[in-house]
Amino acid sequence: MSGAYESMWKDLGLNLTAHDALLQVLGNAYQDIFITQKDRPAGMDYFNFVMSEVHGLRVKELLDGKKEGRKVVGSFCVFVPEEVVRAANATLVGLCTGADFATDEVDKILPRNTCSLIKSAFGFKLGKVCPYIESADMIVGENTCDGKKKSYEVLNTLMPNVYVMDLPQTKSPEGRALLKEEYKRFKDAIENLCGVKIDVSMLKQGIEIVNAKRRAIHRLSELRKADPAPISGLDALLINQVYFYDDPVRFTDSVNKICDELEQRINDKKGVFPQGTTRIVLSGCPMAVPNWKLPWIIETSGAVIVGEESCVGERGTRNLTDDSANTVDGLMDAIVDRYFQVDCAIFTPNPDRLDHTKQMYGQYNAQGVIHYGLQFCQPYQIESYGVENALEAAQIPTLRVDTDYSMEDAEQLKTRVQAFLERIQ
Ligand code: BJ8
Repeated sequence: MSGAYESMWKDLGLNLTAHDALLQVLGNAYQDIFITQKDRPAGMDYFNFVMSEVHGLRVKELLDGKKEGRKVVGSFCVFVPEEVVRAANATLVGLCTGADFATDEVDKILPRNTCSLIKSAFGFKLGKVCPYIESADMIVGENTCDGKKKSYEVLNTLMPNVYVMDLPQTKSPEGRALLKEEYKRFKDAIENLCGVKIDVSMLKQGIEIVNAKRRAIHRLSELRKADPAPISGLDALLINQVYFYDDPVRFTDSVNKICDELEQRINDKKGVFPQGTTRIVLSGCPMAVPNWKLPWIIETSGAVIVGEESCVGERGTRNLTDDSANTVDGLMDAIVDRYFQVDCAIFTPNPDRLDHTKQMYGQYNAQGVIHYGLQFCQPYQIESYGVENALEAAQIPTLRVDTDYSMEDAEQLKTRVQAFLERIQ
C-alpha cells in the first residue's frame, strides 16, 4: 500500500518513517490474530480488504469527498450523534485510539496514570501517524470521564479544530435537558462547518443511514446466539470496529452479506468453534482498532466471545433512533432520547449497564462474563467492583481483568483466563 499513497500521506503531514513502522506492526498483528483463524466466513474478505486499506483507500475516499465539499468530523465517543453529521452530508469517523504510539512524547504531556485510550489519541497526533486526525475538519471531544475532559484542553493546543461537547453525568430530567441543549449547539456547529441548514428530510435521511447500519449489526448479533458460533468474537469485534470509519452504506451491505452467509452456516450447523465451546460475554471499556489483545487471548484459550457489552458493541449500537417525527425539533428530541439510553460508566448511578450485561449473558447462552477495564479508567474500573459482585450474586461467573495496550501482561492474562475457563467448564 505504501507506494500508492505516499504522496497523500506526505500532503497530510504524516511522518512517513513512523507511519510505515506502524503499518508494518498493524499488518503483522492482523496476520497473526485474524488471518490464522480457521473456517472464517468468506464475507470477512471484505473486512480484510478494509483493514489492508485502512490508511489508504478509505482516507483517499475521505479526501476526494472533501474536494467535493464533504466535511470530515472525527470523534472519540459514541455520544457524538452521527445522524446530525450525516444529515449535513458530512462524514463521521472514529479516531484511532487502540494502540500505544510515541509514548515518550505522550509522557511529557500527560500524567503516566492516564488510560491507554487517551494516551493513544495523543500518541497518534504527536507521532504524526493518523491520516484520519489530519483529514478531519472538526474533532469532537466530549466531557465524559475526567481524563478525556481535561485532556481535550491539552489536545486543543495541538489541533486548531477541537470542538468540545458537554455531557450529563446523571440520567435525570436535568441531564436530558443538558444533552438536548448540547446536541442543538452541535447541530449549529455542524451547520456552520458544512454551510447548510439541516431540514426535516436531511435529518430523516441521516437517521435512516445510521439506523440501517445498526440494524445490520443487530442481525449479526442475533446470529451470534447460535451454537456452534458461526463467526468468531474477534471477527465480530472487527466488524464493530470497522463500523466507525467505513462508508456507512457499503458497510451495511457488507454486514448484511456476511449475515446471509452466517444464516446458511447455522442451517448447516457449521461453526468456527465446535458446538459446546464455552461462551463468553465481554463487558467494559471500548476496544478501538487495533486493540485485540484480550479477545485474542480468550479465543485462543478455548472459548468463544458471543457478545460485547461495550461502546464498540451493543452499548454503542443496540438502540435505534425513532424517525417518525415531522419537525427538526421532534427528530432532535428522538436523537436525544436514543443517546440518553447509552449506559456509559460516566453516569452515576448506572444500573442499566448491569441489567444489560445480565440480559446479554442470558440471551447469548453465555457461561461467563469477562469484565475488561483499562488501567487508570476510573469509571469502568470502579464500576467493575459492583458489576462483578452483582453478577456473581446472580450466579454469573465473572472475571475482572484490568490491562493496558502493552503485550507485557499477555502471558499472565492468558493464565488467568484459562483458570477462569476451567472454573466455568
Ligand atoms: S460512551 S465508554 S466511548 S466515554 S477508557 S477515556 S472512560 S478513562 S472511552 Fe467511552 Fe464514550 Fe463512555 Fe463509550 Fe475515560 Fe475510561 Fe479512558 Fe474511556
